[in-house]
Amino acid sequence: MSSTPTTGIRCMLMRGGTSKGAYFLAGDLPTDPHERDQLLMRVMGTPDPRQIDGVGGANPLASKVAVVSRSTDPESDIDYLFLQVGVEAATVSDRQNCGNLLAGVGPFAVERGLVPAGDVQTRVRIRMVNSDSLATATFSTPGGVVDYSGETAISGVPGTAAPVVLDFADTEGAACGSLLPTGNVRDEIDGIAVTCIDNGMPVVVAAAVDLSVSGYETPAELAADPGLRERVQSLRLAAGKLMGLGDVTDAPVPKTTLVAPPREGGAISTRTFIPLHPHDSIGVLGAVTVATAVLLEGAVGHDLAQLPAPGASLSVEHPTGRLDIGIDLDTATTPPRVRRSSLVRTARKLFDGTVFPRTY
Ligand code: NQM
Repeated sequence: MSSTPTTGIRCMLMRGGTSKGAYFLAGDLPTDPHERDQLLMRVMGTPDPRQIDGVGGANPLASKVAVVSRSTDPESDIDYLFLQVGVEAATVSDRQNCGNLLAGVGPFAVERGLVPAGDVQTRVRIRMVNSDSLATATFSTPGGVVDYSGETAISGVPGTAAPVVLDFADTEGAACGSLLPTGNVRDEIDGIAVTCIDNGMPVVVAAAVDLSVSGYETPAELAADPGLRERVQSLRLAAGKLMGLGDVTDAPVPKTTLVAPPREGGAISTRTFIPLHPHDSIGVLGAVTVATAVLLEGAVGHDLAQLPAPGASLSVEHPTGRLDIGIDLDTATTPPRVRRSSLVRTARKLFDGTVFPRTY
């Protein structure tokens, strides 16, 4: 498709994990990326802090888009391009993945007939176009129809739903090219020890106490601290350069995660900024990346953590609960290599129909 339709565009709204977004077939959107992005901002109601004239949810976690198509890569069934649409800022970025929206991609692909459904469950191999890495989603399709209902609860979402099991391979260096893009397990920025790491999401990990907070504040308390926002921005701007991401002033990555000893029976407590907005929980690949950092000897967070027994999943505490990550590390190399990681999310179809972008 090459021009902006005035008759509306086919769109499905889904909750994926702790995020919410608009899912489109690539063929229903303009092929030119600039034209596509302009259209998506008009769909979501960007730029506007309330996104009142669009379907965006006035929060970065609900201003997201998944663009899905059949894959031409023989190793995957589906291509998934994630786009983070700004809320107040007129931006659309493909510089990060979203493991939360990913949870809805397999079900969406079945709903749109891109992949055949199994009689009991369906396994979809998904190429995450943003980083050219692979994820596999397994979910319930009794009788060949996606079943969203179930007994699985995830922190940050009320109620229960059907599980979507996500397995990741080759997420190391997804955006930066290597797991430890500065070449070090630990660096110092503004006199603060940090670990700059990318196992699917570029993240700067720092100890909360080094930024003069406890690391147990609520997101609202963190948001109300303007000095903290400046300190986080200063850290990530410097880290962006060290990580080879260039000037990240307007980029959604790197994220910053402040870590503290666990208090809820998990391995580590976290407070994450996306990139300056305090996250209500923690992103999926953000959590995979922080969990990886915590396992690395010498990394910030390693000494603060209560590490699980080898082979057991690592529970990342966040403001609204915990996210359990399975990580298979090959410790024979330095630094260790991540063989695979996995976790469970849920997703739900919220609305299927036609979205009408604003015309101005
Ligand atoms: O890290 C938030 C989210 C995300 C992204 C963000 C995500 C991930 O909570 O894979 O899921 O980091 O901007 O949806």
